[in-house]
Amino acid sequence: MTSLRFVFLFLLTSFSALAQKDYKLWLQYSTVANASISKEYKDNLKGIVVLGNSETIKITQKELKTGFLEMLENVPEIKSELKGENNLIIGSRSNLNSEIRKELQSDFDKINDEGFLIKTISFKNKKQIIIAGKTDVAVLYGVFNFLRLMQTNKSIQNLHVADSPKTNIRILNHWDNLDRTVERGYAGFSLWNWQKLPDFIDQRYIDYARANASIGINGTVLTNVNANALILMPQYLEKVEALANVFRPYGIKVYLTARFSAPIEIGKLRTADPKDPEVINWWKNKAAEIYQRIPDFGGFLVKANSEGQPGPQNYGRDHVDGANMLADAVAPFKGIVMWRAFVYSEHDANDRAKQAYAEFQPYDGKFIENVIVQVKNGAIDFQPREPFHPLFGAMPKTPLMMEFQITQEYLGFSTHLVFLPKLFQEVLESDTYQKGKGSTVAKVIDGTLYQNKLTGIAGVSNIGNDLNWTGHPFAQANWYGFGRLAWNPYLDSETIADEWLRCTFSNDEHFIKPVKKMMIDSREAVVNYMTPLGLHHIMDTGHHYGPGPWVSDLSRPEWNPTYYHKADKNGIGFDRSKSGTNAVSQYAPEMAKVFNNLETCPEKDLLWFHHVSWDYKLKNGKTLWNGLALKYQEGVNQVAEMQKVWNKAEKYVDIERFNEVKMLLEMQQKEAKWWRDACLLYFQQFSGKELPSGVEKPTETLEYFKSLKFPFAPGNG
Ligand code: BDP
Repeated sequence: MTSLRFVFLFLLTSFSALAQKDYKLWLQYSTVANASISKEYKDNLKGIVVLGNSETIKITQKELKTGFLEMLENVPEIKSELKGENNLIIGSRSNLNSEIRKELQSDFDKINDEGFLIKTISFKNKKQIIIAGKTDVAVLYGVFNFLRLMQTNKSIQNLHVADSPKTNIRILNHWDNLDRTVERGYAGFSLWNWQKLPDFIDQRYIDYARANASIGINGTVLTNVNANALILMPQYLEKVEALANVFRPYGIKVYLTARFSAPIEIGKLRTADPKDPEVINWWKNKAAEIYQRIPDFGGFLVKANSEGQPGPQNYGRDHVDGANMLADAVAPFKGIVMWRAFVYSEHDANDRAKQAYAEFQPYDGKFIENVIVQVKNGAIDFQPREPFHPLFGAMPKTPLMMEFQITQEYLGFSTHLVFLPKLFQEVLESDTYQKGKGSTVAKVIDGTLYQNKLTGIAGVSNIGNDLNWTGHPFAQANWYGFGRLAWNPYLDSETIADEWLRCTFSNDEHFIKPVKKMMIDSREAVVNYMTPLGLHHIMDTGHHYGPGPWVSDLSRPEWNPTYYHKADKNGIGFDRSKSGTNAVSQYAPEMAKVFNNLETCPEKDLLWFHHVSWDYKLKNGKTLWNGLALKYQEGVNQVAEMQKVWNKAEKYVDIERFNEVKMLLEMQQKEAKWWRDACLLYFQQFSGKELPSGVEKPTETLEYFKSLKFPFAPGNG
């Protein structure tokens, strides 16, 4: 009996230890295995001097204690004033002693209010390491960065880091509904337990804030862009306030989505016309009410006149009228409005890819200064690959913020391992040529191209209440990578993968090298087995899970995959060249020219811009049909390769996460084949050609693939 109890207890503790690994994200703080690095840290850090006593500074202290204890198995003495040498000094500028402050003046000049310094200094001939910033939150960022040095086993000899975020608003967009379902969410239900708030503060809220702060995220939109006006009622605002109080010491501001018709729905007004004085007044009062509760409330995110959402156009007004009216309401409190440019209309026969630009570009310069227009990375909708959105660079007088999708709506949900920073980087590096060569999307976003003051990057969250937060252990890397790129849009995705792997799993080079390559290659793999050569939006209807290139019976033409691939006996692809819809003309002349010409159009975007004959010769000499089929096969092969890499990683990873990823990769392999077979069988009806050698025969018929239905696919409302 005793031994049984022992076994049970053992299982219980080992289960929770393992389970925690998944939960701990990239903040694992494992013991530093490298003995000389460990010694270096211990020798150089005999004491910790913590200056200041705000909630934020208390968090830095707690974080350092945990970090030291878990990574070095030893917490240096915590002191409230500087004594002796080899101390780690933590504090914001105003709390530093005046001599140190003076000495660091030129460093402080290099950083902004959220930036931090990590520096080895010699003060009165004594060596110290200092982590400082102009604000306490900046110090917290510095501490997390310092702990990351430890996690990734970096030497701390002669540190001299001065790092500031390049964008102001680094924000997650939660598409979370008040009933806790998450639109396009594949990691369980919403974290926000509205029923138990405000009295019950789930530890997860704190852990969420901590994880975000560790990567520099400073804002969160709690609610779905398809908004519910109830969130603006006192009964809910009280709950929002409770969350804001939890997030504040971590430097995270809370934002809400504003349903444009709220004045009618909860305000009992007859209209929501943005020019109506009563409506204007209603929003002003609502803003004042919110700010009374939450003085640092960030502002509103708005989806208006898009996919059936109400908006100013319902009253014969335009996006500028709507955005400016709301922005006026929050302006006295320093709030902002993020107005989305994701618009397209079933009444517009125009190519959907052209509609957002056509509608928004003429508004350039018309929004007031606390409005920022939020633009998706591509002109359609978060596809595995899209050319950059033509609005980037095309509105010099309007701040534009990036909207990336971290949740994998069109990329295999939380089943497929796809490292998204690679995709994000591709977009950020794209040259818009709008102000000559070198006018990259990153420069539009960080405001350096047109000197915008308000800048930002939003990511549609992939977080839910699954134990591991994101459904797939590797989807944690997409949250992490999003945060890192929001901080610095010029970071390389390989650097991000490297950091994340070391912080999440292991510093062992035998593990890092192959697994990092697997992550980097995973993005092209998904493009290959889903939508190679510029194909897009051929996912099955509604839920977007799995292939559905045959779907053609939906009421709105641009909801049908056939609208996007336009396969026929002559060829495949959407002609957006000058002889087609002329979407190319929305780009700067240099890019328009490149995209317009079949010869110069990058092959990765070929079928996005051109309808190409099945016999067209690709750069590798293969016909389009053969090339397309081989790309699908390549995607499948790449997943097989990922499986091989992962199987060899077993000895470096805890068994629980190892098995999770292994099972998920098996599913991904099956689904990659499903994509290949379903798409090739379908397109073959038009090409009338045999599969080239090297492409495996499909295992099922087209009818079988068409018959698959997923009535309860997650994330679909
Ligand atoms: C699409 C999603 C839909 C969102 C919409 C949006 O399918 O659920 O509401 O975008 O961004 O990607 O507004």
